[in-house]
Amino acid sequence: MSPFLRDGRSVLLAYDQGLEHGPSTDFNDTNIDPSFVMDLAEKGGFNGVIFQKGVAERFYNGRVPLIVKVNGKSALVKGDPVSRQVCSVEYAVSLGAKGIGYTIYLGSEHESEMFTEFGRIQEEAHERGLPAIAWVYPRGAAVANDTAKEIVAYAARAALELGADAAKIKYTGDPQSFSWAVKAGAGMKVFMSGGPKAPTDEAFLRQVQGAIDAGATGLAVGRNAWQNAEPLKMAQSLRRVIFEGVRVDKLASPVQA
Ligand code: FBP
Repeated sequence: MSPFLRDGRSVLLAYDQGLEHGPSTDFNDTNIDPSFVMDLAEKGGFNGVIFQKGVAERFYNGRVPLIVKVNGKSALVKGDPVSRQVCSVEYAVSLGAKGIGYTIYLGSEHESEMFTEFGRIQEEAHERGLPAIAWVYPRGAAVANDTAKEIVAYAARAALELGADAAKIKYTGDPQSFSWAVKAGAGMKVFMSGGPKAPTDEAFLRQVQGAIDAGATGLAVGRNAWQNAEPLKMAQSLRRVIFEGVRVDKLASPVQA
């Protein structure tokens, strides 16, 4: 994970929602343009940027370490989710990837397909010296509450057992319960997943602080960064909380949404 770490911590900028959610309410006239997000990744001091291959082909500028998400699905298909490979590890490397991202829907009736595919992709990534980062999102009819302590810890543990170098998991809501997920990862890097835009910047920054307090490596954030009216200010607040250990209470003036 070293290309994506600074002093053992990290803040990554995720921008694959165009495929995962569609160009709907997530986007506005500004952030629909991938150049805007590429620029934000650079100017905001993010430690990595996450694109699908099509956006990477056209918009990646080579100045921030790249993670290519090599599987994906749309929001249009219903039922238990499955996300299959859409980009080879070799092709991701040719685009400049320094890390490989893959989503596993733990608990879906299709989880075994994603386990198998991730297993192969992890080996291909490691053969090339790249980390394999698993987005592990418990989802499907069998999953009642995808942010419950035990289920988020299961996500972290599944990532560890499947050989991920890092897991991107949802926040449980408080540092105590999230620390169980970090423990379940047994030393594997754990990233909190940003989630939908929080009601205020302060509320979001408190979640990030809670994840860091719980032992997370950092954050992989999308909407709470590039939907913000002042994304560079949000990026700065994130850096202060994650790298400098500044408490949210002490941030000069947390920007309100
Ligand atoms: P956000 O910070 O915007 O939530 O992005 C993180 C992410 O994992 C993206 O990489 C992905 O597109 C999205 O969340 C998936 O969201 P969902 O939970 O709706 O599947």
